[in-house]
Amino acid sequence: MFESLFNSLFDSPNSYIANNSISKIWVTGHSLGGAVVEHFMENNIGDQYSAVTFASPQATLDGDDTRILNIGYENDIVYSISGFSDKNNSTTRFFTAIGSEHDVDETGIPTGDFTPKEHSILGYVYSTERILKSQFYNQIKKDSFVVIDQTDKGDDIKDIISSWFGDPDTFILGEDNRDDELIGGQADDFIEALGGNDFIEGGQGNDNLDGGQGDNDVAVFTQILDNYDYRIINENTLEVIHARGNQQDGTDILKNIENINFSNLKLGSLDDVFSSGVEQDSFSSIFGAKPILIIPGIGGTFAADLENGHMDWLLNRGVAPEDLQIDPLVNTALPNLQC
Ligand SMILES: [Ca+2]
Ligand SMILES: [Ca+2]
Ligand SMILES: [Ca+2]
Repeated sequence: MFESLFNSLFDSPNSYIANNSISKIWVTGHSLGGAVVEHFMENNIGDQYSAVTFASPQATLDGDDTRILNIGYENDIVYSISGFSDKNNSTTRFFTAIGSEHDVDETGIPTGDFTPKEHSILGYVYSTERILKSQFYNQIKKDSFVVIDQTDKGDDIKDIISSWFGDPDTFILGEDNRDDELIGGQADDFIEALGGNDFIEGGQGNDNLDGGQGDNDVAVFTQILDNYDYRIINENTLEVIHARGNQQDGTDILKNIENINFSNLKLGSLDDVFSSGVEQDSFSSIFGAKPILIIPGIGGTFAADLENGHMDWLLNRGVAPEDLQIDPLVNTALPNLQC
């Protein structure tokens, strides 16, 4: 086997450990380096050794060695090539969504030229740091469904989630200082957008949505404003409850989000909610249409005035067009009556 070529390398840390009374050693590597790490561990039995590999082809196929943690994306062909990525010591549902805007990495090298971009070592460095700094870090486990967002297209993320059997709870970790479009699945998702003006759609389920930095983050809901209640949790956190209608959007927690798009209305600012002094109510109590005075029977037709950019229009209030009657007030209306 090729690893015999590494024997002298393998021996070096062992003699160093023996000569320096070191009680713990961590081994790590990426791709082929990860495979070598697995063989190193296979040849060095003992609790003083622990290993983390990234994008390893899982060379030893030994899922029972829990001194090792194999980290890789299911959509990294090298990591998933063994077909044994559901081993006990391997991540099983980590994904990355890399958009075309990342075809060139930060050093200017085309990411997909030599290896699939999902296999890039820089991508793994990014993902690891991204998970470590997530507010959800303590909740993310080895078998959690995680999508590392590196795309501007929400559909890239949505496609990954919907392609997985059972549509699981998903952690979606957006990019800092970029305007993300982050779309959750049917289950209870944890979506973290960080800096930039982000567009977040939790979808069905009870979702946690955090817009992070940025003054213009938007949460999207599927039905009209009248169907939702709110509850203020603190000065930047709001619970949005899909209380009426089909209720499919569930109860979501919105943090650091400035705007809400309902199907019939875009709330340009949530300041009015937070400053209302009412801790819990329907959105329509604050933003609903104000009552108007309906006066049946008044109608008017105005001719087009194309010179001034006005099309012709019909004004009628209180009656459907087919019920229109001759306005009894027509003879008494002021000629310049406008509504
Ligand atoms: Ca962002
Ligand atoms: Ca969801
Ligand atoms: Ca939801």
